[in-house]
Amino acid sequence: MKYLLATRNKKKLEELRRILVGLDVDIVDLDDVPSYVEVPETGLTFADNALLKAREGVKHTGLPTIADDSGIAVDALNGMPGVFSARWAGKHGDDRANLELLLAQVGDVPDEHRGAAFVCAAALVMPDGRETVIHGEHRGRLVRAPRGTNGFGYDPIFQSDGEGRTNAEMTPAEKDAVSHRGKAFRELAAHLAAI
Ligand code: ITT
Ligand code: NA
Repeated sequence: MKYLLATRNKKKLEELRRILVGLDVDIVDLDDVPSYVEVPETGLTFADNALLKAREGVKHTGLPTIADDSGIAVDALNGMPGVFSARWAGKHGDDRANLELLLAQVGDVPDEHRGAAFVCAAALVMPDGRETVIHGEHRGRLVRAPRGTNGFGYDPIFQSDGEGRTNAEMTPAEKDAVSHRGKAFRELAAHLAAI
């Protein structure tokens, strides 16, 4: 079956394709849908935004549509940047500026207060109106300086609990095995296989 993945983030697309590999699904993204006009992500939760994106995809293409909304929630900042993660420093998708601002805001707080979680909401909207949202979470902490070049976004400053490397120092497969997106999309894959 053909699905639309309602994203313009190629790094995310790469991860999703990797995680959904093995399923009998043909995935196109928004670059294959010229008529698509991006919806403002006005939701207050990851689930709301994932549903906004997935519903818009169905509206424009009639295809069953999957969308991911995700971000990082930092304990010392009361859960921020959360749904604002992609544009925390002002410009959408400026990963370097976003992570540098976040590190500056967290400052020198001690290790035991540097906890953070990556959060993902994966939405599936079917043309007949059925909707599913699945959450995934990945707990860890913020390091003090960026390390590594794999992944994207805040990966260079995030370390899993009990792990000595940042996400950006792990291989793609190692990240998928523990990541918020890996967890949510493996569960979604099981759901897709059953419908
Ligand atoms: P689409 O809306 O087109 O899917 P986007 O990049 O705008 O792409 P989001 O609104 O969901 O996606 O924002 C996600 C942001 O959260 C992303 O830009 C990163 O800053 C951060 N993020 C999400 N998942 C991440 C991951 O696995 N590793 C590091 N940072 C991540
Ligand atoms: Na978002």
